[in-house]
Amino acid sequence: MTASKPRVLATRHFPPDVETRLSANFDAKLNPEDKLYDGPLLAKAAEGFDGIMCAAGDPLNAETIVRLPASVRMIATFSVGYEHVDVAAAAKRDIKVSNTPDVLTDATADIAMLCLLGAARRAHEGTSMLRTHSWIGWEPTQLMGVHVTGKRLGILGMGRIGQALAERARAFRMTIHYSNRTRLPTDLEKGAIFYANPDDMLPHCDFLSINAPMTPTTRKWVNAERIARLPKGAIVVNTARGGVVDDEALIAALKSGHLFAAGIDVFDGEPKIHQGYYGLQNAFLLPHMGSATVETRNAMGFKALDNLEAFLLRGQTPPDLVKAS
Ligand code: 8YV
Repeated sequence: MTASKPRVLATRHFPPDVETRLSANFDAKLNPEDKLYDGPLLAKAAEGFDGIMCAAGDPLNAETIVRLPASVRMIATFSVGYEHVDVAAAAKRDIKVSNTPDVLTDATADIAMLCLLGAARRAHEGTSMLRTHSWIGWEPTQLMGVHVTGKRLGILGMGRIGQALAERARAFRMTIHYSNRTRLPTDLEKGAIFYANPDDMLPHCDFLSINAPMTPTTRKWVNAERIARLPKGAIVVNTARGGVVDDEALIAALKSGHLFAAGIDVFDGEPKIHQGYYGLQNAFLLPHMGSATVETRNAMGFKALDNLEAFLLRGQTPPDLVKAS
């Protein structure tokens, strides 16, 4: 008699190759219709499952984790960010939590550069002009944006993605300023200017890119006061988490002209984003696409599976174990 496979509940519809491996190695319950679980439904659906493969936005808060059945031993999130999983509550229940670092660094840094360029060069207004048939022809003063090459880029959060963005920005001869919990060693800093206090960096940012995770400290960090410290005409880019920005403050600064533009891929409360963004021509908006390439989403799924397999099939510590801070 062959031993039965551990059971894994997939909360979302993951890429086909990922689901194929998930189903081959586990007794998996997939979610082909990609129906969203709320907390109580998720706790109920997890009955009898050993592992949960989830994604950003899933409500794995303390309330849900307390209600999870005793069978659940591991939560593997298909994301690098894990603010949606209450890691401390999971630790109390001895539930392991893993994430998917590294594999989405390049794709997300690419989207940050796209947001930076799209905002600076008025890409939204340009594409809208064409698609609404309102382009009457080239004009010497048409859609003049902000020059990118040689400008100062301030990066809040110089982890893997922040560093990959800096690498790209250096190709545009941008000067890199950054703030991070700890200063990088010289070989990784590569001449970037460090600020122990991120507030001190703000007056030096022609562009400010948010690459820090969502934590109680970073929640609504980009507020009216800090936006006021940015030079007039600065551009804000956010590809990390929407909650790091105070939407009201950002929208007000985009309307007043204190900020020239913003490039945003992530929103507080997404997909129900602040209505104020829709009317802003100087907001270049994307629907949380940072990691959305076939290669990256597969790699994220395989990484989540590497972790589930290590723990549930081989009894090893998941390689990307997340610990409560
Ligand atoms: C993911 C992300 O696509 O990995 C992350 O933290 O923000 C995204 O790029 C998404 O969160 C999938 O769960």
